Amino acid sequence: MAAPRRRLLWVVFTCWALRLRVAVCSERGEDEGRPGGHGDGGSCGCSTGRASGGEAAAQKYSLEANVPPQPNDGLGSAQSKDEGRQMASIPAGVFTMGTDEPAIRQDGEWPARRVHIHHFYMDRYEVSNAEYEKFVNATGYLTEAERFGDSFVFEGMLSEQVKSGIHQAVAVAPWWLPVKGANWRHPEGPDSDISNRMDHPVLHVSWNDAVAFCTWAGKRLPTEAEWEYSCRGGLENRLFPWGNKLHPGGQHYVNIWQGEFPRNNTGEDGYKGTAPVAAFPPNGYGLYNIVGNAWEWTSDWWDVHHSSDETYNPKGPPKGTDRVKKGGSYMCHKSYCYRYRCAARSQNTPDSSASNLGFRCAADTLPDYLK
Ligand SMILES: *[C@@H]1O[C@H](CO)[C@@H](O)[C@H](O)[C@H]1NC(C)=O
Ligand SMILES: *[C@@H]1O[C@H](CO)[C@@H](O)[C@H](O)[C@H]1NC(C)=O
Ligand SMILES: [Ca+2]
Ligand SMILES: [Ca+2]
Repeated sequence: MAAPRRRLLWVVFTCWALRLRVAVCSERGEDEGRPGGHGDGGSCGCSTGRASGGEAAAQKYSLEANVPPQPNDGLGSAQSKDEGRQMASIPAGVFTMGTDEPAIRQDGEWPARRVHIHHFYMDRYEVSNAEYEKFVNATGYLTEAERFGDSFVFEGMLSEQVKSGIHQAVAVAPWWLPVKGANWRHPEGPDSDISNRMDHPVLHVSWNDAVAFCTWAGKRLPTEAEWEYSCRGGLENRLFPWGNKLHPGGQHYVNIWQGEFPRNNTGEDGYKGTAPVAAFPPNGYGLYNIVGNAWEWTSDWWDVHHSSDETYNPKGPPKGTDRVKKGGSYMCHKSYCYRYRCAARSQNTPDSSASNLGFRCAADTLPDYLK
């Protein structure tokens, strides 16, 4: 198979390049949580090229073709909070998108620009394993990782047995490994399962897999502008959804990495891997884990050049090769992936999947079954 090898080489190269950067970053000793602080690094390993898959999936798994999900059916404790409301009403408004003090300049976090956003609805939670299973049960949908037969997993999460079966990538790829049989049901490979984390975010979902789910649920992916506006929760020019300090009052507000990346994951915030989608305090709009935990796909194509002109409901460039993802993940550490900020962004091809990639959906109007 030629395709997996190409993907692997890409990852090896990227990880190697990023490792050099990590060495530079960790010497800087930046202080935490100040606007305009400098970080660096990459997300590494998710941008993998794959033969283009199913834009047709959106049609096939559309609401018209399937029975929509029932409110709160089988979703457990996560959705029973907030009076059973799955989606938050996000008020129309204008906000400052991006920043003039980019922490990761090459990501196109800048310039700061005024952006008007219409009223819309945003999922309060990352889509959970239970919700994704409901979709799969109802439609028979197969994710791209399942169809391609592998996905990328962070090395520190793998059992010795799975690791010993991987002979590629050892020389230079430090932490992302292509694992046969890794997919949303088996996040760390065939000997892992999700039975004790049905309320955690679904992982290993490609952009196409996310679009298929949202379409089935009568929703859509948020644009990057909608995502960032709702991430800021009504605050202006703050780094994080709750303010500028990473640990206000010594409290953890986000599931990221504590300890030295990638060697020592201390799990001080309570989670070495993902957390339940309702863990940690919500932001001002009632959104949980909008940063950290799982990366979240948006509908926009990736581009790093932005006009500083005021815009209304921007939808990103008309075409590109990668899609924008936002918010960082449980693997993010400031020395390497300072992307758990609202202005931060990263990219992946639409058919990429990995053990830290998930999503949530948005909608212009509440689907009937949620009213
Ligand atoms: C999906 O179907 C399986 C097998 O019928 C069932 O055990 C499981 O509870 C279903 N999942 C959800 C979330 O409804
Ligand atoms: C990991 O980091 C913690 C906190 O800095 C330290 O106490 C611990 O000894 C480290 N563990 C390893 C295996 O390096
Ligand atoms: Ca953590
Ligand atoms: Ca998230």
